[in-house]
Amino acid sequence: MQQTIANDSQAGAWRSMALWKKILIGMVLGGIVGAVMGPDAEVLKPIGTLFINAIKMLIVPLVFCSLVVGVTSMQDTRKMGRIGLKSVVLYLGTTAVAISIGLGLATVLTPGAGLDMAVTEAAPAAKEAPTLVQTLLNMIPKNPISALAAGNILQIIVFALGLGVALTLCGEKAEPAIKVFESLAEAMYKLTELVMKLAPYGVFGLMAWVAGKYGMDILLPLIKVIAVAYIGSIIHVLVFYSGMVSVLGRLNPVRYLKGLVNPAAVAFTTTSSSGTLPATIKAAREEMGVSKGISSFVLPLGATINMDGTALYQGVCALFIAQAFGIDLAFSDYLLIIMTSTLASIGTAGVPGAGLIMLSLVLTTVGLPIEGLAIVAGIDRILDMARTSVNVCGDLMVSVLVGKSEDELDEAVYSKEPRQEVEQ
Ligand code: DAS
Repeated sequence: MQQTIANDSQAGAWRSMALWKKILIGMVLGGIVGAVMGPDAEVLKPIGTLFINAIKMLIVPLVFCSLVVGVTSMQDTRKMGRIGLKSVVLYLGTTAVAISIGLGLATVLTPGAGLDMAVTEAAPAAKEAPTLVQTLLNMIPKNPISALAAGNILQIIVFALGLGVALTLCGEKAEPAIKVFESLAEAMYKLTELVMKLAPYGVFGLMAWVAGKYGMDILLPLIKVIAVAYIGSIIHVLVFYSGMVSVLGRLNPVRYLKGLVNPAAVAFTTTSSSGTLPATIKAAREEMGVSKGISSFVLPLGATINMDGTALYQGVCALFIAQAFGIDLAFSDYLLIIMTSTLASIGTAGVPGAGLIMLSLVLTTVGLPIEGLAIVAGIDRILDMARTSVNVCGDLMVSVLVGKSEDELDEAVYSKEPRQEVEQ
């Protein structure tokens, strides 16, 4: 009898615990179990894969419906243009700061010094960057249904914006359609809430697999580049983003940091900004009080074109590789890295490992040996966890600033403590 009561009270304590605490516990336990089990922890990976598939299932319908509703709820297309401009300026500006932090730290801490790598054979042709014209043309879906089926987020955004504007211009005739999209958007938010209850278990499985896969023998030789990338990521979020929220938004930065725990933990373990999008939208609305209209427009856009963490990683790795191969960079090379990494980060998809592919573009543009990719590829998952978390924190920060500037941030919600997720 006593044992039953004890089990019930423990279960009750777990059920009533806030989601962000459960997720952190899942991460820590996963790391411990993975370190103990080693490569055998691979057996736990399916738990994480199940969670990743469940959140990926949400992305297309959630982004499409919430974006259409976001546009129709705005009514004023001039306002939408203003929001889009503010978002893009903030996204690109913070990306340039991120690269500068990465380059500055790698210059001071020299993670590649002493590695004495030699260039072996001619570098294979790296990925060609799409020109700006190609990128803009690729944004227009030739067939919106295939764009939805393929999950092409940028094309889905363009189609949803167009449809939202068209529905707004149709006036009363479009009311039934708008109501349908509003109901579907609410249903997708509710489904996101249900899927997020799996997060502690999914995060546990993913962390166990990663901790088991990457033993210290792989990490030690590259511990310096990992350390520089993580230190830069932490500075970018805790100092720069918090400073932006505090100075530009005149909001309490601690609330911003508390509100980003869930999406940052999901980003850290899934290494997919797009996959984290449902959790990011949920956090923006429920923890930070950002309106539906702003969150459903700014966040999908950010998950697609805003990759501060990736840009910072590219700055660190470009210098790490230059140092490892004993190549001195001129100031003009630094400027070239900043420009190339900013453009590359716009083209980086919000999926695992995308940043490594774009790093080849940066290396080639600056004339650094492409063999350097092989050095960092072995630890890419560890680096991707940090850069994806920064990407998501940057999206959230911009949604808070744009929401505040448009009077579409509920400060009563923002100033509250993180929501206590109580299971019914
Ligand atoms: N994993 C990518 C993301 O989802 C970032 C990257 O690979 O650089 O944001």
